Amino acid sequence: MEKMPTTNKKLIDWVNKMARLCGPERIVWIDGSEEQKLALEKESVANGDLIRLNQEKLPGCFLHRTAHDDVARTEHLTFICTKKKKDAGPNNNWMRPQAAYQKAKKIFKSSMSGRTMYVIPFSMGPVGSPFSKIGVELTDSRYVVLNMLIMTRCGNAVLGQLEKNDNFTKCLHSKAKLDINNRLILHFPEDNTIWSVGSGYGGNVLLGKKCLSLRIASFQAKKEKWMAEHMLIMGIEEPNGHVEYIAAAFPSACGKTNLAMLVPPEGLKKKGYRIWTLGDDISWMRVDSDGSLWAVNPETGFFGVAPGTNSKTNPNMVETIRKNTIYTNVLLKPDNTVWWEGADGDAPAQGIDWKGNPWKPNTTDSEGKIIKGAHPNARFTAPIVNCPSASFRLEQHHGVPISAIIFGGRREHVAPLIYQSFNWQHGVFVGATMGSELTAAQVGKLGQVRRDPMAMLPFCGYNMAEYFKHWLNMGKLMAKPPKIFHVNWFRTDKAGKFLWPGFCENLRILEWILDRCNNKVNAMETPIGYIPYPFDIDMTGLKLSENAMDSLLKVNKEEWLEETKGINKFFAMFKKDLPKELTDELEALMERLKGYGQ
Ligand code: OXD
Ligand code: MN
Repeated sequence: MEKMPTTNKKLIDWVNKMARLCGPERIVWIDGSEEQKLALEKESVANGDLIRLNQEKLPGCFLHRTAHDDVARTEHLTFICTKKKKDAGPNNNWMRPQAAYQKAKKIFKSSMSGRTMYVIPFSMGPVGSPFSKIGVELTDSRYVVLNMLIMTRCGNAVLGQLEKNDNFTKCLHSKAKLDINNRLILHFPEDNTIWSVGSGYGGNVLLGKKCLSLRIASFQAKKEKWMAEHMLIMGIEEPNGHVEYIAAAFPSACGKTNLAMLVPPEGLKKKGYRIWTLGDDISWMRVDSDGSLWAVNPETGFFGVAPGTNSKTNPNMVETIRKNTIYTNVLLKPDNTVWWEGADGDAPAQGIDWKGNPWKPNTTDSEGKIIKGAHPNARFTAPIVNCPSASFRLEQHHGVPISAIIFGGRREHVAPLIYQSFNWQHGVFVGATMGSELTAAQVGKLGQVRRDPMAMLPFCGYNMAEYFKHWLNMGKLMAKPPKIFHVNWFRTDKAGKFLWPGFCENLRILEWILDRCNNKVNAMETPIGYIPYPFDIDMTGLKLSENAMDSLLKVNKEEWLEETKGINKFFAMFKKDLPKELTDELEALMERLKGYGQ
């Protein structure tokens, strides 16, 4: 065995023990240096893990292809392993820790034979910040190492922290045989441990991301009285130069990444607005000594969905991914650049598709279905600092103060464009009941609502009824809690056409939100919360069809009464663990609706 670059006994013992289990040929410690990264890229290209892209057009960029059945997070193979089943809650798959370790050990046994085991010390959050948590990931995948180097702060600076502190999340990953029948993503929150085996897909294997920063961190956050949330963080610089920060949670496919880095529309640009991006996926928030909630993004990169990304939907991301980016499962063009459905420009006349096969537009498979060039969940991994709107406060140890929390979903009807909760407790109810209608891309009945509280259903590492209690308690710890809002960019007219243009125009709604936070405008009280007076939304340079704003802001009594039935059904899954405050809020909503004229 090589000499260990640390004196931390707990770390050394654990690395040795895991090496005995997995049987790698050698162990390499990731130091965070440019030389080591370049060497790993070179090796990955040599063994076919990565394809080096056109270095003139896409400097520092690579393409990776996953196994065909390893293209997304596998929720049915993801488990929370707590001693008591109840602690995982009805929202998680559960396994007894001993049984889970035994089952996974059989797959890990000698899985790294003939391979290198990389040791990646990483910090989620700025190194040394009181907000941050340290993890160490052991992996036999160079692709994982190169992605972790983009997504987290890793290397010797983190090892330095571990000279003073024994507290780190033990993360073990092996590709093993990339076999879906021998794939497990296991979380042991009581042991501060994550074991992932049999997959090479980002969400399953970049263990700092969903596994540590949401599932394990949410469990720790409850104990330590802070919040680990599935939220973007952005700053909005007002015309007077003052920057206000917001955090927002949306289920997938609702435009979270696009919102995090929007470019102000022409009409508002004149006013001098500017957006500062801190993160597009995860927010860790703590109450600071001023009684406000402060947030950091624990990550340093974006792991975003490529299809649909273009200069109209997200011009800043198009800039971000021009260099030092790893593309996964996109189409390779003959000039060694990349393409995906919904990219700028026309489809190329030919290319190599995400499976590595020759591809031409509009070719069909044996069932007559169009073969896509890129997988619908094709991704890019890119450093936040590449983003033209990257915030200058990314490294600040205390983060940024949050003025507003925004929840959102995809609803054709029911939810208006924007409403504000009455107070923190009501805001928790709004977040706990948010949901999206299923689209054609998902399995299930079209239009059926899938509840996804705070967009955390797949990521909350413990019983969600306890998570709701935690949210309620956090409100009590803050002298100045953020105001809570709900948005819906997806409301449609009778013909099924979107009433609101979305994308950069969403800034108009953020402007109203900040005006509410700063007590600059009044609002109309409705049974569901406060909604804007239409004249308080700045529509300079944007013309909607007639009556569209009225339809966008309408609160329909019948639809909402129906909604309360769905909420009731959803709440039932938590049985008597559901905090009484939430049933009280539901009853109060029903009462207010009953007395509401149309
Ligand atoms: C993600 C997700 O990849 O939420 O960020 O699934
Ligand atoms: Mn996410």
